[in-house]
Amino acid sequence: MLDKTKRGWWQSAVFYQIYPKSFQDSDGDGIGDLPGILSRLDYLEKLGVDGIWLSPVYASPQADNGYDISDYRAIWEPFGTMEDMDRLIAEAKKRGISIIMDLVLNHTSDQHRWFREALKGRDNPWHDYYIWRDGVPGTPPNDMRANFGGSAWEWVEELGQYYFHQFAVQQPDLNWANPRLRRELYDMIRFWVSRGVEGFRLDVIDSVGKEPDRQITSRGPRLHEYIRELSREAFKEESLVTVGEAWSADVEEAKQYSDPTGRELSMVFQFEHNFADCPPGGKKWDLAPLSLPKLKSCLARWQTGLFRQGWNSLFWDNHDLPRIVSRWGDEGEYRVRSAKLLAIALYGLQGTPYIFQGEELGMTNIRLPIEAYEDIETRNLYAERVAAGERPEDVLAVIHARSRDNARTPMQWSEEKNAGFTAGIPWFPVNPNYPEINARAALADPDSVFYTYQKLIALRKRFPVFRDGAFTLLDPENEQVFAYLRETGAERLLTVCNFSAAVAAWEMPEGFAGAELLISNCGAPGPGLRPYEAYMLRQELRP
Ligand code: TEU
Repeated sequence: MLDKTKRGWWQSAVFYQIYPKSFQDSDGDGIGDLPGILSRLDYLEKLGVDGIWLSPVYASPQADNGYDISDYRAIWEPFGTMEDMDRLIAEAKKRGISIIMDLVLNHTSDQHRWFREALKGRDNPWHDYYIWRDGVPGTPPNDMRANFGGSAWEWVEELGQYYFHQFAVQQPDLNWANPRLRRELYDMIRFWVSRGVEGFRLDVIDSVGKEPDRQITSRGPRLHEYIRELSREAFKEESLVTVGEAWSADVEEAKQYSDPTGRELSMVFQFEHNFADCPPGGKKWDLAPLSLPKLKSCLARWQTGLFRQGWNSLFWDNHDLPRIVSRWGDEGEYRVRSAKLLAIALYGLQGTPYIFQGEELGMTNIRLPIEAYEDIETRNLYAERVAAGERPEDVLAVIHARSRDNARTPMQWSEEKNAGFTAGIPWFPVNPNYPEINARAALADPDSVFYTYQKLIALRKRFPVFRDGAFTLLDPENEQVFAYLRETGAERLLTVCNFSAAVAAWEMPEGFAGAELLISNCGAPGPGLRPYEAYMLRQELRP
């Protein structure tokens, strides 16, 4: 077990993200819940993770699956009770697993008491908790668009004002310029710390300094001032781990966020590598084949940029992204091998890894008819694009590749009905491949993806080179192979991965003959590389 009393413990840790709605149902209502998570702690302990990032479990009308919070100090009823939450925190802690809660501080639900009060009048004490502009119907203050489609401004007839929402209409943005609001948020965070929560993931934290009049959403002028205040006032314990979600962060900014002095956050989630399969300048919905050189140069820039000046997070998957094995691996013949390759490729890097539920099983994307999608972003995108004249089948193809719902199908526990997720009717379809891909089968097979993750987690704890080693990218232009070195004065680590379904030529860098094979997905390394072959070699250096 890691000693979690000191700042920096999270540099040796691996976290596991749970999307509670889809993890494990315990009462047959078809919705995952806290007692369900409790019943799977042994599984997570076996995997070897040090913490759980729990996507929101607060009271919510679920317009955006809990990222629309109506009460920060209550649990959504179908998930369970506050007693269930306390029990989960305590039982996880016994197994060396910290609970990291998701904090949505940029917006609330329109059903939150603050917003309902705010609607009562301009003089209401809560009115200024949100962002309002006077106007007339039909002419919003400017043409800003919401992330989930439509205008970012919503008209409220009774007030003669518009409110600002960066996401859905049901997610009004909070006004961080109001100090009373900020104080209230810090108090709420202290409430959770006092219950034993050991860290937080901060939803779209790069947006809290927004200035809608100047059309600035992320990276506003007061952003870092706010984050420092938040850190000072709410994250008092040095041992708390904090990870900010920041789609807008580049390397320079990430240094500020994750400055080793700890005045802001432990680390950020940045998404630059996530665009390695988009056309230049493209967005999430613009499809292109993966460019391995682009992916490698991006990862390398972050590895060297933050070395000793900040801290990286490492992830391929989360609840907003498609499944990585479907995306950059192979869903067919090489599913298992390529899922292991993806793990090996990422876990040799410097930073803190996050596993998204089911990634350790090599779970894949799902392809559904449009009516079956639940995600508000996916549904709105479809409606907007089809209305704009795109062919429905083209929009659906993009959704199949990139929809967030790919990640949100129920966890596949066994070959039993509904993959063992629920005894009732699942809130969202189970991927039909569950008889083959499930945790029970993975646990019974010593060659499964699960045990590759388990081994990588253990290796990261055993050898300091994983945490401390300096990074060097090898052969940057190679379109098939991702290979890199990590070095400290005492150890060298070589990671080699063939990201293609074809054989690849590869010459071992000098000095690695006789090195220790730490892990591989196809046995001992030969002269070239087999399809999706990946391995790590380690060498001790003589003083
Ligand atoms: O996501 C932030 C965000 O910017 C997403 O909208 C992202 O652009 C999109 O999912 C990509 O498809 C966070 C949460 O992770 C997400 O689940 C929430 O919907 C969103 O904030 C609003 O709270």
